[in-house]
Amino acid sequence: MPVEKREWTVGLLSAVIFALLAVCGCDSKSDAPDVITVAMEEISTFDIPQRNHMDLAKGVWGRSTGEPSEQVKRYPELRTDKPVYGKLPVYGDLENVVKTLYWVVEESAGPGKGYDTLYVDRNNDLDLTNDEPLSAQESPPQGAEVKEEYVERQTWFSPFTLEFEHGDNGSHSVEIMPRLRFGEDSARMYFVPTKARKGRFALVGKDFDVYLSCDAYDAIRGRLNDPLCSFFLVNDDDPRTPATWEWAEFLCAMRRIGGIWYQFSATVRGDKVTATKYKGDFGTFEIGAGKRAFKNLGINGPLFSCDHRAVLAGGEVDEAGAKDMARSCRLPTGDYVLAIAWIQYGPLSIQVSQNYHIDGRRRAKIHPKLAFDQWVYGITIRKDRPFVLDFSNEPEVLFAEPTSAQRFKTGEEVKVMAVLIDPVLDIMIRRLIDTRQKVPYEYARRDGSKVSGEEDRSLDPKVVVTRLDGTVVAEGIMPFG
Ligand SMILES: [Ca+2]
Repeated sequence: MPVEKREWTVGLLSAVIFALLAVCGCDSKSDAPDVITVAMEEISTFDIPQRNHMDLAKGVWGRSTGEPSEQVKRYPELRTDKPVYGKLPVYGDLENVVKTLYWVVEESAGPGKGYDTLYVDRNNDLDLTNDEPLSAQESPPQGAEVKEEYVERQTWFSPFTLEFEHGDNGSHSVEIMPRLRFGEDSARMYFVPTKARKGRFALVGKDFDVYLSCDAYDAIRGRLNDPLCSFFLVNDDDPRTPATWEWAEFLCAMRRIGGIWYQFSATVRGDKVTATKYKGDFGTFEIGAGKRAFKNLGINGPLFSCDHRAVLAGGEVDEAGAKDMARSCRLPTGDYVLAIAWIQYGPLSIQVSQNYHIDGRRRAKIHPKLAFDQWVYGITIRKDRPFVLDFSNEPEVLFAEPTSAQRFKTGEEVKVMAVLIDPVLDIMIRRLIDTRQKVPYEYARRDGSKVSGEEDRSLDPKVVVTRLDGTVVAEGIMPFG
């Protein structure tokens, strides 16, 4: 072989290897590739092992509206004396409802004869008389029966299909099976997407089954690339998986696996899921004593970023969660709000969460996860300096009820609800416990038996309502959100 040709061949091989490296995105510092995409097969929700499906087989709660909705133009004539009315939002993207499926369930044979007919406004014209009614199934489909505490009986209705158009990305359909659940004197309707997607990842030497569904706690999501779609990672060898921290069950959660943070994304129809290694900057988040002489400090809880990522702060964070509290931890840089967390603050044990009240109006709560632009992302994690949460901001008492401008008639009963907040970080103190003091407790179980023991003393603040002359009108323990 002429020398020139051998050199050329070696050069070509090098180029090919270089190109392969570029495609794999291999990092010289780690064997783990930067980007891994897997195909997701469609499976029945009811075939997912109980441990793995989390709440997928329970479905999405179609919230009861109590009364007929004012938005609905026409309901069918009903024979029951106790119809159950409700609605189910369907999202087209992260924050926009594309349709609201109003529904009503009734007893077609008359009062007390059993709920057997469900009307759902599937064509979304606010008229429930022009949609084929759905009838109760005689027995639940294989695997559909969900064991839930306090549930006395359940009824499954025949499924219906929702179609979603995605422009250039084509379309897909979602089959939904309604489930009516009775317990504790109330009936609740759930809507179960009957199909989910399943795939398998090998990440940092571990195998994970992953599940993706358009079920999103309180809504159906029309696009499976929506950050709020349900998404779980299950490692069969680790019973701590799937993780259960707040937000861990959503596609938007970043997962720390083998010390590497991964972000997950899906295609609109959910046929592919990609894991991308986070290669951005990290900063330090820590709990500080401020001017207090506290030494035992730590946090365990998730944060949510303004660009819709959830991360977990805590000690020894891995794919299953945090094994412990941490005084400080390294997190991807960004602007965050604390979703919910327990903080050890010297002798105090404090639970904090995002503040979802604003002057008497319950605003975007963690659930439903809406209106992210209303949240205050006061925890700024930067590369060059640590962010220290040390409770040095002046706390405030916020009256969640009544509103500042609310007016009342003489003699009217007024509900007062106050919460303790840190207005700078927009978090509220939910629990405040002094671990140095023990107090006895006693409560009755549902069967009437008593349970008693000792527990740490709660430092719940008391709210006292007085007249201008100081006469006490009412007092009570702060509800703490
Ligand atoms: Ca209709």
